[in-house]
Amino acid sequence: MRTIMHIDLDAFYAAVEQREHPEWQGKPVVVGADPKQGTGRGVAMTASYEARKFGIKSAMPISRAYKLCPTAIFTPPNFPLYTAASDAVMDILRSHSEKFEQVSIDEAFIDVTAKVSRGDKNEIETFAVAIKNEIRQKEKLSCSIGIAANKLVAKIASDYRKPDGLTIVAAGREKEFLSPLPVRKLIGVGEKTEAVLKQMGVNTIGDLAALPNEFMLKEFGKIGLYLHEAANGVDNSEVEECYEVKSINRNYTFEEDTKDHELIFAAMNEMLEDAHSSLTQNNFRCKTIGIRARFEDFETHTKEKTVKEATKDLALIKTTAKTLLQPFLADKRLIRQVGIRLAHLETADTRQKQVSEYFKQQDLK
Ligand code: TTP
Ligand code: MG
Repeated sequence: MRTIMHIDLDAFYAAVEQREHPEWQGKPVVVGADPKQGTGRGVAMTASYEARKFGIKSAMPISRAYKLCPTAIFTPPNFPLYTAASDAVMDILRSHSEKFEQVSIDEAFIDVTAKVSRGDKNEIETFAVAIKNEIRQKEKLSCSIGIAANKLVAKIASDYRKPDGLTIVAAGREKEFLSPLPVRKLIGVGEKTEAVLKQMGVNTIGDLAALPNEFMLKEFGKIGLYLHEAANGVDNSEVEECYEVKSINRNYTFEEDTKDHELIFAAMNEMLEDAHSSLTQNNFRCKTIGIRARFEDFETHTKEKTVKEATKDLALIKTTAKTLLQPFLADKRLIRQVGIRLAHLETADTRQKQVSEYFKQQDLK
C-alpha cells in the first residue's frame, strides 16, 4: 500500500500575477489575450477565483470573459515568470521525496510512502500542511493537495476541494470516493467519451465501475479496460520522473551496400512512417527533419532542414527527407546505412500530452 500526494497550484498564472501586482489581490484577474473592449480574439488561459465567480473559465473566448466581467483585470501572459515560479515550487516538492514526478507546469506527484506512517491520517495531514505552508511562505502561492493510495485517485482528490484544499482518501475507500463523481473527472474521458457514456446511462464514475470488464473491452477497446480499472480506483503506475523526448531516430543497415535508389527510398520511407506514428501517438509535431547516410567506407554524413512551422504532415516529412538525401545518392560510393531523425519536437496541447503519457504508463499504447 502506497501514499501518493498530488499537488496542483490554484489559478496558477493568475495567482502569480496577483503576487507580482499586490493591488490585484482579491480582484478578478484574467490571463490571456487582450479583450480589446470585447472584440479581441483568443482565449482566457486562466482566471483568479474572484473572476471565476462571474463564470469565467480557462479556454473561454476572451470576448466572452469580457462580457461576463468587463471590470476584471485582463493581463497578457508572462511565461518566464510562471516558469520561474513553477521551478521554485517543484524544487520544494522534490525536497520532500526522492520519488517525484512533475506532470505539468503547476502540478506534480510525490510518493511519500516512506515519509509517513501508513493509515495515520493526522501525520499525513501534518505533512501536507507543512508543504502548503512552505509553498505559501517561499513562493506566496496557494495549492490544493490530494492524497490517496495511487496517482489516479490522488489527482482527482486534489481537484475535489479548491482553492487551498486538502483531501485525504483513506486506504480502501478509493472506490467509494470516486463513485458519486461525474465520469468526466477520469483522465481519458473527454467530451466524446462522456457523450457516449451518457447515452448508455452512465453519468457517474460509480455507474462506470459497475459495467463489466468484457463489456468495456468490447465497446471501447483497450481504453475500455483502463476506464474499468480507473473507475474502480485501481492504478498501479509509479511516481517517476518523465524524461523529455528530444528526438525520434531510426537507422537501417542494408544487407549489402547499395546504390539502388528505390531500395534506399523504401527503407527511408518505412523508418519515417514508423517515426511519424510515434510522433503522432504522443501528439507531437517536429520542426527539424534530418537524414544520415553512411557510405561503404564508413564515412558518415548528416543533413537536416528546419521547417518554419512544426509539422506532423507525413508527406512533407518524406519529401523533405528525400530532397536532403539527393546529394548522397549522386556520390559514386555505395551506401551502407541510412538514418532519419525528427527533432525539435513540440506539443501544441500539454493536456493532451499528459493524457497520452498517462495512457503509456497504463501500458495501453
Ligand atoms: P490548471 O491547473 O488546469 O488551472 P489553474 O491552476 O489556473 O486553476 P486551478 O485552481 O483549477 O488548478 O492549469 C495550470 C495553468 O495552465 C493555468 O494557470 C494556465 C494554464 N492553462 C492554459 O494555458 N490553458 C488551459 O486551457 C488550462 C486549463 C490551463
Ligand atoms: Mg492548477
